[in-house]
Amino acid sequence: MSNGTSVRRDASKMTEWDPALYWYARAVGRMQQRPETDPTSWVFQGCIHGVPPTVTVRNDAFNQCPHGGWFFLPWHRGYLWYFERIIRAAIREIAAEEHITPDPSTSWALPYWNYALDAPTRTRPTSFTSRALPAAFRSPRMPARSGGTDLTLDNPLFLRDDLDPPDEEFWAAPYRAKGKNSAFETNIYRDINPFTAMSETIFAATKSRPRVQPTFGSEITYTDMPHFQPAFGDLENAPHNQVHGGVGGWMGRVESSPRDPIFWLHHANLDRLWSGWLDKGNHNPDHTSWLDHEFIFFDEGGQEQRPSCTAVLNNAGDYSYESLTDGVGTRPLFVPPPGAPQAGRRVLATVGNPRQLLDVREPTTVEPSGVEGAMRSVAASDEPQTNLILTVHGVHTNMPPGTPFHVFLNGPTGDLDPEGPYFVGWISFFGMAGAGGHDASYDVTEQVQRLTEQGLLPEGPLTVSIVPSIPQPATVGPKPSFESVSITSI
Ligand SMILES: [Cu+2]
Repeated sequence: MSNGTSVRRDASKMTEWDPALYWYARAVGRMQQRPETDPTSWVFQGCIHGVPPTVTVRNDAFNQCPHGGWFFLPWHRGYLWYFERIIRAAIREIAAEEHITPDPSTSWALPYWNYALDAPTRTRPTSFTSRALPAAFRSPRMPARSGGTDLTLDNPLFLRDDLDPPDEEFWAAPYRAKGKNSAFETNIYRDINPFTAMSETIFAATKSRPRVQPTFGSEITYTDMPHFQPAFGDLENAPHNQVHGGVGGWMGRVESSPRDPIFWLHHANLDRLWSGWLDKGNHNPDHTSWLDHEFIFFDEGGQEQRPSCTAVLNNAGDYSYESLTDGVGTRPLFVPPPGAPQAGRRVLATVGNPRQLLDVREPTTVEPSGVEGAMRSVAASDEPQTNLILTVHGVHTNMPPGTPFHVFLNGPTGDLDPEGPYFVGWISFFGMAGAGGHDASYDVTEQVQRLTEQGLLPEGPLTVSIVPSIPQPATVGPKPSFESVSITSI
């Protein structure tokens, strides 16, 4: 059944128990009561994305979510669309049982979490209202009736927030990182600012390693749907990965993220940003290997469906968004540099020790030596013949740290402000827990030129710093590490 008039609204603008959030909570509770073998159950739907080790049900449709490839956006669009139908049907079921008229399901649509709605300004640098989880996700109790003020029901949107547990207890129960249930930001603005992604003009580029070609929606993977590879498009880099990491706990892992009810509002926002990007005149791929690819989902009747990517694109005609222009980001003080072609690489410097421990609370700084000459020659030319690529090698973690990590290319000033001129980019740990180390690469050519022009990179040792976005309490949990940092000219 299409619902041509449904409007997905902005949860950041809603009152705590707006009917859209109230009925979402009730329907999530209903899904959670269903057996794991039921395709419309909370656990089964989550497993379509990824399967936690504690779940014993198996299905061919499980573990599908593609990250780091050009199916990231359409797959999640289809995933959300069927989920929205399952929620709507559950609302209809509850309303019928409780004799509620008119049927609230007919006007219900999945809300989106517009974390970038409140952009900081020079006079209001720390506004973070929209960056806190919407209040309905932070309250342990909820009203029994829509519009009610009693708090008599357990709230299915609530997860405890806690320190990361020891490894072996990670799967014991869903949680968010410590402090996320306070009315405080889950991320700093820089981490969730969609400006860079929204400024891109191509959806997907052909494979390149290191991936320095900037795109909106990651690289062309032909008919492959990689479950996970760290070749992120800009939207996946920020805000997608950063919000997963910023909420932390089960949201920080591919196997468990859909089990936090905020997951679906996060992805609704990414889907909205995609619609907004197209609305600006950008285009989706037109390759048949993209358009004809089939995904597997389940509808509200528990029936398996295999829509093509084209069919999923058309699903967007069934709903609209309250706004395609709110919270699309603001130009950072310094826009991260664009990509560069890859050819004849020359390693200028490598520093670091295998499995160097990166302290979650403190910045870690290394000093690559022997690169100053190359930097001066890049900086001295308008059209540099070489590009400088900074790579953090062998990034690894046992469990997701509840915060993104920033990389800085710094002079002697020690300035680690992510809004400042030395910010290079992010290290993402989403999907990385327990996996082999991956490399994070950044083209710093333009940045070196700009810093030099502005006199911000005086002579002296160069440092590369890796810094947690939000300081974390010491815990026994996450042990993020990297092996080395290199600077290469290509
Ligand atoms: Cu996600």
